[in-house]
Amino acid sequence: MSQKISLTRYLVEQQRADGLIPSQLRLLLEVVARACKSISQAVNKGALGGVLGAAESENVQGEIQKKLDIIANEVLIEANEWGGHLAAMASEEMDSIYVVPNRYPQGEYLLLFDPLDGSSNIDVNVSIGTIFSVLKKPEPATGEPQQDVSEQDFLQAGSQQVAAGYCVYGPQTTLVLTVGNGVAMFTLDREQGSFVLTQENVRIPEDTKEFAINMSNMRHWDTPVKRYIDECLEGKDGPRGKDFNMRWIASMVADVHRILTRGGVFLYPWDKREPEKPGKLRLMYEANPMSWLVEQAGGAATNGKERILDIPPTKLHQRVSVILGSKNEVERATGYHSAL
Ligand code: P6P
Repeated sequence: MSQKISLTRYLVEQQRADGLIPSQLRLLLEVVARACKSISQAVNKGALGGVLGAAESENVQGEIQKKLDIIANEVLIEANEWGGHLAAMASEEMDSIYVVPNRYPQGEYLLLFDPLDGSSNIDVNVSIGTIFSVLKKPEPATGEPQQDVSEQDFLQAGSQQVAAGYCVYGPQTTLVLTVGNGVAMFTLDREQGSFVLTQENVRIPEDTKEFAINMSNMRHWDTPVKRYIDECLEGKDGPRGKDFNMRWIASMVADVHRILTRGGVFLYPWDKREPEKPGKLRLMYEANPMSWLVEQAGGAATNGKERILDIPPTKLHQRVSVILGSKNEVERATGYHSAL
């Protein structure tokens, strides 16, 4: 039986191999992994833990929060606030950033997260997950004094991430991570209570026969998306010359995990229900981390017009259209937009 490689050993070996992971970042990622383990235990309790159902509150998006949304957010905040590796945190569940109080050691990283993505699936026992992204706190201009962290410090393009990942709470609890040297997957060994490396150098096939989109929104889509999906639905008798399968779990973490595991294309495009919004998904703590993971695995990720990781953010909770997954499918779907 080959020796089990823990998350810590993997990160130390990455640190040694290419210096990609300064110790502070390694320790931060280990704290996030421990928080995900705690969230997994709360999720697994379900009704037995009294954690199902809605809380009596709304988040910054105006969405009714689930009890587990709040629990997951609190776990991540508490785990990280005294870790000493962070300067501040931003969460889908919080209006403004959380600056680590001065009484705690301040670090040089910024952590952004969607503490529990796919909340609509919590009460029906379908996979959900935590998505996280790590940025470096910007250095002050030469000669300038260190300023307090502000929301502006978080507004960095996805290409500036130093780590990104998610933890999917499904039949297995699996942590998926990149620090810029490919994608690795770690499965939680509940007997040992540790994440064990189960796959590295994850690769997404460049072609696929599987698309993921919420088909109930079809009448609201823009022409290019409708053309792309119609052609998939025409199957082998149409211009694609092959039949397609469809999946939609309504948990981005679960849909992206499937794509990282066997390929596919995921679309959450702009639609005319809320024309002033570019899309439903959030750029900073959903699209950016997922897009970096997908690119690191040989896939592609655009908003229909440009690479998601190049989008310069203007607001912490801004939304974006997302097309990501198998490279050739993303390029085709994106190409239809530019053909407009
Ligand atoms: P819809 C979950 O709420 C989420 O943010 C993503 O995880 C998921 O892909 C999408 O929204 C599902 O949206 O409109 O199909 O419920």
